[in-house]
Amino acid sequence: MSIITKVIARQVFDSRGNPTVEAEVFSKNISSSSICPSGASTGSFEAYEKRDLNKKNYNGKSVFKAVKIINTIIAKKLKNQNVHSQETIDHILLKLDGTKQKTKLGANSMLAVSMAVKKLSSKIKKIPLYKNFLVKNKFFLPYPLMNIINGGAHANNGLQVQEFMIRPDGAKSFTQAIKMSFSVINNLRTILKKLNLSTSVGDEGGYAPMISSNIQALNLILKAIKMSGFVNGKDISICLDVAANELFKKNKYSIHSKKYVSVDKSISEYKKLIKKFKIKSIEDPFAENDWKSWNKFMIATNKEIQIVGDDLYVTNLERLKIGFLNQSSNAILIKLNQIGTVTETIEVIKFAQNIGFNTIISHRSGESEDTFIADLAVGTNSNQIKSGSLCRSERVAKYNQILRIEESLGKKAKMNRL
Ligand code: 2PG
Ligand code: MG
Repeated sequence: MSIITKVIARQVFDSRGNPTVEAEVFSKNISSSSICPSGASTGSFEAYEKRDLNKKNYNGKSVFKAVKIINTIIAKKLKNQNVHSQETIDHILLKLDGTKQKTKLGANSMLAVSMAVKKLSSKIKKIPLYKNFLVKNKFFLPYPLMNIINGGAHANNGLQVQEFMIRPDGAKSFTQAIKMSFSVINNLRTILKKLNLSTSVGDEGGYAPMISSNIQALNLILKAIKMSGFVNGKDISICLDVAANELFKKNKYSIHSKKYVSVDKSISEYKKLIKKFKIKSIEDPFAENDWKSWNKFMIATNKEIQIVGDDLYVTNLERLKIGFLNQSSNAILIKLNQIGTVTETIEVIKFAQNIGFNTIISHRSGESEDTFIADLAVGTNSNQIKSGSLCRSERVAKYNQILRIEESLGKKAKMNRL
């Protein structure tokens, strides 16, 4: 048995330059650390992110209170715990917090510790992190969902849809998946340059050209796919994250243009896009409390596409169960910091897979050099990972980690199903 001898925390910075929490957990002279990410388009049911809210300090964004919680309350409770007992440790954290949305300790302090414990456990066992999740001996690699045009809350270009992504469905290996995505991204840059559109990037590394229509963005991507010699909808698929919470007012949505229209009209517009651009996956097509419209959309699309709940489920088992009963979607986005511990995250993944949902492990728009989610995706048999474009090191770091895993698996490395 290896016991935790010390837990410390510090304030570090995320990819937007905002303060965030890093925790470091020790067992004698061995330690592992982990950094909590942070979202911009957050669901209101997400676990609470503790910030100091003192306007004079980092515009209220500092996390010194969360750091102090780790250095005092959490450190004291976790001392002498078995580092391999992830569930016990997470339950200690949950009990210590005792609130529904983790407002006492803050999910940012809890998660940084929870992930660091998992990493330390694999370090001490001398096994790679991805082998320290579920007990299994076969590993599959996830398909990347690369966000190549940024809009919504992740850019300032006026695009309604937050993320325009590509998924290299035709790839037979992760290396090939990256190569195919590379080609489309490079051709997209050439196209943007030719049109005198900006090639600067948004929070998730995708281009953020000053265009304001979804159709225009989709046409640019279509052109880039063709220019790369791929068939849209076969080799490469276009996928969207609408983040519709941000486009919802009085039962109407402004998804397809700045004008707010009814759910029925929004669905018929979606159907046109799906058909024209062979869209294969849509995340958060409707708002987080609008269960009815999700189900309407599921029926209207007749299982032909992947419908992903992100703000809808916030990686929360109770909400996932509601979605299952209401037939709201057929996939779930998994974000550790929406729920706050590794154990709860795994529970949600297992449940989702048992009910036949696709599980997509996701980054946040505010990320760090931490590559935990890459190992989580492989280790939990999740069939997709969403980690931004092939640009900005905090995004690419996750893809690079999966390349390393692929290399270490050697001939046994296989892509997951879609
Ligand atoms: C999303 C995420 C990640 P954020 O909506 O899926 O892409 O964005 O972290 O801002 O919530
Ligand atoms: Mg989302």
